[in-house]
Amino acid sequence: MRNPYLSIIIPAHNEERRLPKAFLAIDDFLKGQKYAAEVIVVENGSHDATSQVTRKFAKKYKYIKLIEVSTRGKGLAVKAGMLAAKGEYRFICDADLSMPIEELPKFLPPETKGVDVAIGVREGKGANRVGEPFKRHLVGRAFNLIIKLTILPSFEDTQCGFKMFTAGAAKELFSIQKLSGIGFDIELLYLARKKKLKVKEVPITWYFDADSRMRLIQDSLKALLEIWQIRKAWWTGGYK
Ligand SMILES: Nc1nc2c(ncn2[C@@H]2O[C@H](COP(=O)(O)OP(=O)(O)O)[C@@H](O)[C@H]2O)c(=O)[nH]1
Ligand SMILES: [Mg+2]
Repeated sequence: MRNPYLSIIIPAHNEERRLPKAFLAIDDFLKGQKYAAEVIVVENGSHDATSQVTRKFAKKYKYIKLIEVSTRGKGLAVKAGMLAAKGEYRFICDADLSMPIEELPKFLPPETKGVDVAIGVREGKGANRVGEPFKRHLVGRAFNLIIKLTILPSFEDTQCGFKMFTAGAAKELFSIQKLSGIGFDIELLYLARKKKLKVKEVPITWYFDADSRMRLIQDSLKALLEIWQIRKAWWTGGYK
């Protein structure tokens, strides 16, 4: 079989409830596209029927695949999915589809011709955040400011769960990416900059979903530690 044009990689932890809706929305979307695609669900550490639900859908929708990783962590899951993917373009996609999948073409040529990495951003001109509580937005902005001051001065939103990589960029970045926690987004963008890859920010419409696998304060603090680990690894040749 020929390689697909697009791989959609969904990291999934306890997603038995949100995945079925996501599969149906993605199938609707793909029916309208001319290219071949695959959907790779990467599950780890779930206590619910995430894997069973995925297997059930994969029987009907042959382009759906399941990878199970033993250790927990979104970073680990995305890495495994990106390296197993066969697509020319490889898209990280949260199971909640908080960005409607209809926005995906913004991440593909011709919109992103010559771009290696295209990242969804929920800030700035053209972006829309719907329904996000003020307090949560404030924590997010404070976190972004810290990221800007400590490691990535030029990105308005590193944490959005919707990002596209060309096959080449995916191989180059994910083969050396290490972090398992939410700092993996920062790590990828840091490495992309160091490798002089072309990164484009894509403003999206994003719908807040209160159902979250993230522990806002705890995970943000952990990410700060991870920023230090990224810098140290780069200085000491850990990404060779
Ligand atoms: N495989 C895997 N996926 C995870 C893990 N933690 C979060 N995710 C997935 O990452 C995506 C974003 O999580 P979500 O709870 O929506 O986070 P939020 O939007 O940042 O509040 C979802 O698809 C989750 O299932 C994990 O440890 N392993
Ligand atoms: Mg979410």
